[in-house]
Amino acid sequence: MDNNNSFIPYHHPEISQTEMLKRIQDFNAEMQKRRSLRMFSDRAVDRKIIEEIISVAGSAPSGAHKQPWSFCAVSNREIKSKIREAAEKEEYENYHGRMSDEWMKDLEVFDTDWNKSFLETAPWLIIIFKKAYDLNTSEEKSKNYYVNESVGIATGFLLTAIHQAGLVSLTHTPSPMNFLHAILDRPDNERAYLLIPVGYAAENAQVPDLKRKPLHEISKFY
Ligand code: IYR
Repeated sequence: MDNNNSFIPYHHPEISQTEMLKRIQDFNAEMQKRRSLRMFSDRAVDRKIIEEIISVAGSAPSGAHKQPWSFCAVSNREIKSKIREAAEKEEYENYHGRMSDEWMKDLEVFDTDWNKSFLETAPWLIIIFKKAYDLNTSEEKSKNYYVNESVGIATGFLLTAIHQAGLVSLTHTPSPMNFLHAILDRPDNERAYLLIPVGYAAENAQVPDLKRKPLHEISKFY
């Protein structure tokens, strides 16, 4: 390479394909157990655990390594209740005319409504913001690339880390979500992307009996 950028060696420990298969089968079995939960316990979760989870999300690849994301972790009761109130205001409209009949029908299996009590029950809300562009210290704009893709990948890492930590989550998208920008006082370049309650499942929590598409339906090998 004849540019002046610095490169460092990359070492990845090699494992046998027997070991590889065992590891990925174990990991798959674990991930198949992950579910979106709407019934949370109010049991506290240590901040240190949330920090580690966010650190995993921050290890995601991103367009031109711009890392165009912010993860806001909220445990403060007053802020959670403000978020619940604003989310329910939007969701009330969604469930009373803003969502199409087809959409409402598709949601029947989840038995959801405008009530979002989990926004106060869950010990943590992680709100992911995408950075449409970057702002440097003198408020000058610079471009970010593939922002939706990058933040989507980081969110996948986050959900995986939450499950790996033994906690549960919900990918929640109150719509529109701009109230989060105001409540959390975020800078101009950020847009709310997803709201993820995190915590323990409530005792006797239930989830809809959903089936995942089998491998042959989601893949094609050439
Ligand atoms: N945002 C609403 C509706 C909703 C939409 C989809 I797509 C879901 O997968 C689930 C719910 C709500 O949170 O209730």
